Amino acid sequence: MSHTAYVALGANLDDPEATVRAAIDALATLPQARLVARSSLYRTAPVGLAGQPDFINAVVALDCTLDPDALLDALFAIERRFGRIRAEKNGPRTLDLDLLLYDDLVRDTAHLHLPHPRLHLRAFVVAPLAEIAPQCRIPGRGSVAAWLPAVANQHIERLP
Ligand code: PH2
Ligand code: MG
Ligand code: MG
Repeated sequence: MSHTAYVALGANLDDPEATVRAAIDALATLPQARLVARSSLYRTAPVGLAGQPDFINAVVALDCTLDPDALLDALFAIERRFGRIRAEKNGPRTLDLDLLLYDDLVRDTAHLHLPHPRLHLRAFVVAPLAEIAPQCRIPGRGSVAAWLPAVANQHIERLP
């Protein structure tokens, strides 16, 4: 049985653009997952903690047969491969992979909250997600595209 998962990528240390591109390649070669869509890369102002470099963000869609916990483990493994150290909340990171949506699953466990609780409030997620899946529904919150106006004041720039 195949499931659709949306994963957000973010990086703002070292060479974040190269990191995000390489991480998308890593996601594309995950066993039991197929990359079915990828957004552009976006340069985005940091949210939550000022005084750190701008981020590079993107979103991908995966068709996968992994269950949500196995997929999350696979994302953590890729983060570790890129040298991710879990330090300060909202602070700078070499690579952050967040599971945004898994089908229309609603789940709140210690390590996994679906849908991602803040995804609809962040332009760096809403814009790339709307680029690849505007009609996609966020359980309890309507379509992704409907949230674009709410985040229009946040500074992001789509890279060519
Ligand atoms: N990630 C955060 C906190 N703030 N800001 C931007 N622009 N992009 C991010 O990916 C990001 C952030 C925590 O994961
Ligand atoms: Mg994050
Ligand atoms: Mg994360």
